[in-house]
Amino acid sequence: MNHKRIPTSNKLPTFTTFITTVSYVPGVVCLAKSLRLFQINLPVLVVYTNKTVKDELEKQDISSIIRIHLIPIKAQTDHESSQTHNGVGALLHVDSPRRILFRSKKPFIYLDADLLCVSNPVEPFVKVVEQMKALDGITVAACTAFRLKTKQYNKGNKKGFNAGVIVCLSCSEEDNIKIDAAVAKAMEETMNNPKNATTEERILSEVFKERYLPLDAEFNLIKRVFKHSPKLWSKIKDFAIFVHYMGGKPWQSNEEKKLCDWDHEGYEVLEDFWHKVYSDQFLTGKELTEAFVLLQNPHNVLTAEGNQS
Ligand SMILES: [Mn+2]
Repeated sequence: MNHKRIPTSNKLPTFTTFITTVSYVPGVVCLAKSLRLFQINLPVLVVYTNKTVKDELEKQDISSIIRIHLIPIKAQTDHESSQTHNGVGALLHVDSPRRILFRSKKPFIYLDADLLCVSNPVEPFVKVVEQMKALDGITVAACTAFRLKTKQYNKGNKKGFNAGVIVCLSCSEEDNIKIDAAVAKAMEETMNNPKNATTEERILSEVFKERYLPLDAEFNLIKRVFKHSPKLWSKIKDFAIFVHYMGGKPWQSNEEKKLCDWDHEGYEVLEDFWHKVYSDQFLTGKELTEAFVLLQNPHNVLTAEGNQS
């Protein structure tokens, strides 16, 4: 079956994701499939001119919905390509280098490859863009971080954002200089002591601190909420737009998940859902959304039986 390429919306910046390693191919494929159910096509930026990644993506039956752009290594800054040895600074290297998008100075909607679209994102994003345009000096929007300690998303924009979903209308030269300087400083500190390793997420959060529009949690519903804050999950799930499979990925084996995620258990329901999308079990976005809303949360048992507060 051929899926026609439908323009997302004239009012919206391009949906973009990144892939840097072959291990994320299933993530990109499933994100693209979920977006396709809502008639959205996304271009994928393959960075580091990784031909293996490109070949793997092209093998998938998604060529009609994904546009693959290779970003040549030359586009990376010198200090990055020269400091990949010994895994030092790995966090900044393996991270999705979203800063390339900021440097392009073009508007974008960035989506992590471990997201799944669970309802139509167009209207909500159109509203966000309108809101941003009405606010003076706000060009970036993202969800605040979810804190396990408080079991809440942080309030306000004084603290960092989760970089899984970012709307950016433009990035000034001044901000790009700030990002580059912060990345260079972080790289140097990591070279001096690997314990100082940081993430691009923290760097971007710092650069745009108090200058970003905090998005509602439904734009970036973190999987941890499902297990650690089931009540909050039930409040958000009906409006959820993206679920973020941070940590262990649904396409990884249990052994792989164990290695990269201290909290890899208790997400089977969400992971099974991801696999349903991946294996094309939904024919329409409506079907997908309805099934998602009806998912049973096993962590909800205690609250269902008593405590109605
Ligand atoms: Mn992620």
